[in-house]
Amino acid sequence: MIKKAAFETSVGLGGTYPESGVQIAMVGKSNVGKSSLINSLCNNFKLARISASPGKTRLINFFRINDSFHLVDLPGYGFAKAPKTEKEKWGQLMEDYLSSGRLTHIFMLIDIRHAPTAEDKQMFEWIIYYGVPFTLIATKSDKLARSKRQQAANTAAKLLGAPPYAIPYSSENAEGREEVLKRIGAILQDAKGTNE
Ligand SMILES: Nc1nc2c(ncn2[C@@H]2O[C@H](COP(=O)(O)OP(=O)(O)O)[C@@H](O)[C@H]2O)c(=O)[nH]1
Ligand SMILES: [Mg+2]
Repeated sequence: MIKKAAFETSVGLGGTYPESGVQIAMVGKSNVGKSSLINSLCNNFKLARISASPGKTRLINFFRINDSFHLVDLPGYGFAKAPKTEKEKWGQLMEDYLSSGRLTHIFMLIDIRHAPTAEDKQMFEWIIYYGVPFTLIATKSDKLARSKRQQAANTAAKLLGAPPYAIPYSSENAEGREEVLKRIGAILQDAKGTNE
């Protein structure tokens, strides 16, 4: 259970990541619902800034949870209008953090209503390449009829090239919240086992 959540720090290219503890990061395209997921999990709707205009977050934002682990809001991708230099900086920052060895687990977010984009597929290949354990979360499930949600989530996962399962999630009505909190519990338990 998440009892306490606080903003910790923002880190840009060349910055220093928090050193200790389990770090669980949200990745996905801009506007998919990364910040909303963090807020919804923490039951604090002012915690991570939610932006209606895509591509605003350029930094890695760390949140300290229960004084013990970190939720990490990674900058999104897929904003077509961004200049090339901006995209290169994003890539360098992502690559640096993915290869840092600090990352314990990735929650990769995909929109439950859409097939994954080429950039989503590339992101997923990176995750595999760096060997970071992951969980797929299909966001905005409230936008689909209940009877279609699990199937749509699984199809999106399959199209990504992953095992065909994703957790349907809604930051609007908290569908999927218990399942994601359980995942986090298991990740923390695993990390204990490996003496992290
Ligand atoms: N209906 C619905 N809207 C959502 C959900 N999650 C996020 N949004 C909306 O999608 C937009 C982008 O969300 P945000 O969390 O800022 O996405 P980010 O760019 O990935 O951090 C905002 O307008 C949110 O209110 C959801 O589960 N359901
Ligand atoms: Mg955001």
